[in-house]
Amino acid sequence: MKIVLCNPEVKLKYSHSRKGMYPPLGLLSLATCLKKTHNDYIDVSIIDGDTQTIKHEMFRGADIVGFHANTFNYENCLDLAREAKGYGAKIIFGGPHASILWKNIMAKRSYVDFIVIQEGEKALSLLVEQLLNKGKNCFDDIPNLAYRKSDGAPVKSSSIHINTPEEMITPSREFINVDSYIDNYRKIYTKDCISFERPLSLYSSKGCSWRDKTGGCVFCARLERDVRFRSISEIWSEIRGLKEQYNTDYIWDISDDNLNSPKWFKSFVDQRPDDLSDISFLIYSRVNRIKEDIIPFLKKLNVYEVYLGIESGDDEILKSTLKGASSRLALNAAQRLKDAGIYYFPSFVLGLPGETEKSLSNTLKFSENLAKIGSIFRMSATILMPIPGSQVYSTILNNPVFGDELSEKDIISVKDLEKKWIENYTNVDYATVEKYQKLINEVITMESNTQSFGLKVDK
Ligand code: B12
Ligand code: SF4
Repeated sequence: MKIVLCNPEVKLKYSHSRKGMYPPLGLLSLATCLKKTHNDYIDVSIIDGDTQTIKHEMFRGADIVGFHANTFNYENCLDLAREAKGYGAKIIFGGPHASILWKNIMAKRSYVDFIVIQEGEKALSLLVEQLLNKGKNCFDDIPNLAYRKSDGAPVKSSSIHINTPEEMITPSREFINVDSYIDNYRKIYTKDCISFERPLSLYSSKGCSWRDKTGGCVFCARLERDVRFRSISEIWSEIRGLKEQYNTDYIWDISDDNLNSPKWFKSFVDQRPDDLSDISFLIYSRVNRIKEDIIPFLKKLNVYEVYLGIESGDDEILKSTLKGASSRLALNAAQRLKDAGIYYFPSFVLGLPGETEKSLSNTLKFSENLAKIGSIFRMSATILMPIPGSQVYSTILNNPVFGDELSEKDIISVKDLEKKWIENYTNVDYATVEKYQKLINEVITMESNTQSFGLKVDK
């Protein structure tokens, strides 16, 4: 059985600063799992539209084509799925967009045969088993699966399986050309820029403890529930493999919050094998986790840069965002990282619930204060995107004027929702939000750092 897993590129005009720089870990994990469970019966490959041009002939001869669907590449997924269906393949969608909007997709797109909701390893493996077992298809017992009954009605299996730590396997990179990702990275970042040449990514955990505890920040569209950590020794073995096979010197741990559990993080650092002490890291953290006692561990791990989701410089707005942080905590975190010689990457979200011109101005001032602290070579402000899966999307769905129409859609114009959100749930207009976005993004520009960091900037 020939199985193709595909990540279609985003064709919409959205900035995508790391396009094609990091391999698709989800598809790699699915392919690795399929090979483990059905190796003798399948031939599985990955096509990544972020590093290669997808031509419909690539689907010729495939029995199954699986698409990774996010809200931004979804229309491209549909176009490619129609082509693949034309060659006779069974079509499976997975990923965040399909996980949330499975019902609408099944209702509108007859050529989508199955949708895998959330983590896909177990469901895909069981589905392939059923499809190999031609004629006796029985999908009722497969968790996380949406499919059609014999009368054509879409249904979803009653259980959602969440991978256990043992099931969070090391994704093999054998299915892709790793160098093509590294080359894309190096087209933007030179060696003088951040001293690293061969970055790769992995995930050490899934989920966010803040989201588990409170429902999370209102704009967050990340779906994993329950914080789970992979085995520390397995992660270090994965890193050794990446170093030996691909010569990696820099790891981006894509987990939602690398300091979900400071205790786990400290054990992870303490268990680092000596031969991997030259590997550096890029990690995510909430600002309240950057406490004095964690700094020596960040240093020991060679954490080069920390992504800090600051979101706003206005404390009232941070409250309405359910961020669980304050501007003081953010400043403390920035200062501690600076004192330790660690870079941080502050990101802001503008147009948060109840935003005013005053609160935007507070955020601008806050970003300027961070710039004075220093230890930053990039900063980003984005306008709140009501992406399916987020609390703000649910708020819009409940809107008496446009909620009903939206609730039936599978193609979502995020730009349109951004505007609707700003108009109805903040106290500023879109143009003002855009003005502040521009101002904040100009506080630290790639250009202003070209000399000191050697960034290659396309003018
Ligand atoms: C790393 C990352 C990236 C990296 C690498 C992306 C890549 N090619 O894998 C980069 C920086 C390139 C990137 C880019 C983008 N990203 Co991104 N990214 C992530 C992040 C942080 C982790 C994803 C990950 O690797 N997870 C670990 C792996 C193991 O799990 P997974 O990918 O979720 O896959 C599992 C399931 O989803 C499912 N599954 C996924 N695909 C499929 C397909 C099939 C057939 C099946 C059966 C199952 C299945 O099974 C997998 C295994 O369990 C997530 C946040 C998050 N926590 O999910 C955001 C996230 C996925 N990204 C997001 C977005 C919006 C984007 C961009 C559109 C941003 C932009 N402005 O352009 C682009 C899109 C790129 C593209 N071509 O699709 C959103 C998606 C939300 C949505 N509803 O669309 C997320 C959720 C973050 C957020 N803002 O909330 N991203
Ligand atoms: S935005 Fe970050 S901190 Fe907030 S709920 Fe999502 S993952 Fe957690």
